[in-house]
Amino acid sequence: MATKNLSEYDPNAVPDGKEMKFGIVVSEWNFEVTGALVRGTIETLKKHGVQAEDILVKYVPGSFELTLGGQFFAEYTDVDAIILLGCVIQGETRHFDFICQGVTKGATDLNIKYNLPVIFGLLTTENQQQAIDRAGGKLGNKGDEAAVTALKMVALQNSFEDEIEED
Ligand code: DLZ
Repeated sequence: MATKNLSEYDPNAVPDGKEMKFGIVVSEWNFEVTGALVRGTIETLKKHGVQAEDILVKYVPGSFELTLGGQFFAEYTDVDAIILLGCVIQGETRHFDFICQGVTKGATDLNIKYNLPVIFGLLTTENQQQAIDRAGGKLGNKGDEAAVTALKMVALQNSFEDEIEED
């Protein structure tokens, strides 16, 4: 089965982010990978009109802490969406499963609790090479995908809010 290139998308289908504000939480664990994810995310947001001062970046020690980092953004800032970026690589223990489950549940809960787009930019791979391939390597950059998803979700939420205002 062909694997999707994470940086391929229709630029015409991406909303303008000029008036939007984003919070990005980055895990320091596997920073060779997550550093590339955040660079891709920021570059793509800017490419679609987001102002540099409207991109806030905070770091957490590991992917397990992404959920709370996201909650801090939701509680203490006025961002329109939160992007969680991390990389969990399968090891010899079940730690991988527990972290992946924790972040997946955590991100889902944040979306619902705050009625705010919280984007799941977590790479979950079997080895380091698979992660590098998806962090600016031959399969693109998951950060690009996360940025595009965030822009689309903010625009979607705005469209609902605009409709309510019109009533
Ligand atoms: C402990 C741990 C392990 C084994 N592996 C990863 C990983 O592959 N990716 C990642 O982001 N974090 C890992 N961590 C750290 C946990 O996410 C967390 O920071 C610690 O368990 C402390 O809560």
